[in-house]
Amino acid sequence: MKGWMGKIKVLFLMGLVSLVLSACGKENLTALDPKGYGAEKSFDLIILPTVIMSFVLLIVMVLLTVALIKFRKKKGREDFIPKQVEGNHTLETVWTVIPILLLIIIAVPTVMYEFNLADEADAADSLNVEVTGNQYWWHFNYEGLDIQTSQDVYIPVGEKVYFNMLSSDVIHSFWVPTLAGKLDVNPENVNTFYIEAYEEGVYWGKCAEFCGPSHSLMDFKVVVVSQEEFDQWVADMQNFDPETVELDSEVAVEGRELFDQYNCMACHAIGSSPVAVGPNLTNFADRTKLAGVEEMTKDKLVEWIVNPELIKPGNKMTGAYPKINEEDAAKIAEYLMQLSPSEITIENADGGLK
Ligand code: HEC
Ligand SMILES: [Cu+2]
Repeated sequence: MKGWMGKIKVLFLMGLVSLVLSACGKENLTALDPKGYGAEKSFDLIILPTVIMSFVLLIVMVLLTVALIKFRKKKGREDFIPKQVEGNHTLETVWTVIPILLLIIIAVPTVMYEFNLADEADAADSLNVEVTGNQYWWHFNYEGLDIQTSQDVYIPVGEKVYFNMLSSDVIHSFWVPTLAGKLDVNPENVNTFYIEAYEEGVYWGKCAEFCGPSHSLMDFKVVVVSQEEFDQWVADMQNFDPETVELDSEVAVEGRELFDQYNCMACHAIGSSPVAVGPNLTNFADRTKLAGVEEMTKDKLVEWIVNPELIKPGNKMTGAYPKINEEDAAKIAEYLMQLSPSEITIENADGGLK
């Protein structure tokens, strides 16, 4: 009795835990509530075989149950041997043809969508974003617009946006579950797909290919805004001039000088320079996450600048600049927190942080 109670308790606890955990998954990081063309088609391709297979399971289970009940050994007929049907042509044909038909029903839409999603026919007339996967951050270059950004990529709602992906090091995989399927990001050949988002909002992206110790921290966001907001954002980013940023405090001005002195410039561009050894920091203060994953506060930023290894093990910034104390790091942080060229931010966009 006691053993049973224990098992029931464990089951109950497990149920409770899974209920609680399922509720705290990040919003817009699910493939089961699609908000874009690619994700919608992928979802359809999950549902179709699930329905077919459930139907098959149901029929097999019913037949099995009938057979179990009807043909069990009965009293007084222990010696009875039922009619033997091995090699029955009709049966063999039926259970060969039915799976073939089912597989065809699944294969046709799968192959159709496969080609459809890889279609690049209107790439030339669409917005193209060159994506570079790096251990452990993402870089985005808006082709022809002279805009470089990292971590967050802004796109207009309802438009096909082509992502042309290449890796600067190992293989990564670009995945925004709520908007599109995933695509490998290789060091040698450009892989392309498009995202067509149906709704404004902020969509979480993940690297879906194990790429090193901080692989699970290689997050990014797709910020989907209205066309007007996007145009505004583009104009703001283009008009941004790092030389003329108005800094509101003496500390920030000092921070800007220190940013130079500590050689941060060698890897981080501010403005449209294509230098991208590290993330482009033009709109750094507009991001909601530091380095893609950490809370965006001044304290965390200071912690990052002093020792990024604590936040992202194995990252490529650690040890690549002169040792810096907290005091100087705080001044640089003050400066970086003022890099906000656009009013169109995740918080301010119509879709809000969803
Ligand atoms: C060797 C090149 C290099 C140097 C020098 C360098 N960084 Fe970095 N930095 C990186 C890389 C690479 C990342 C991305 C790390 C990651 O997320 O894996 C990064 C990330 C950052 C981030 C987070 C960016 C974001 O988009 O959230 C900040 C802030 C930053 N660095 C500030 C600095 C400062 C300040 C200095 C100078 C004291 C500096 N970096 C020097 C390469 C460098
Ligand atoms: Cu990766």
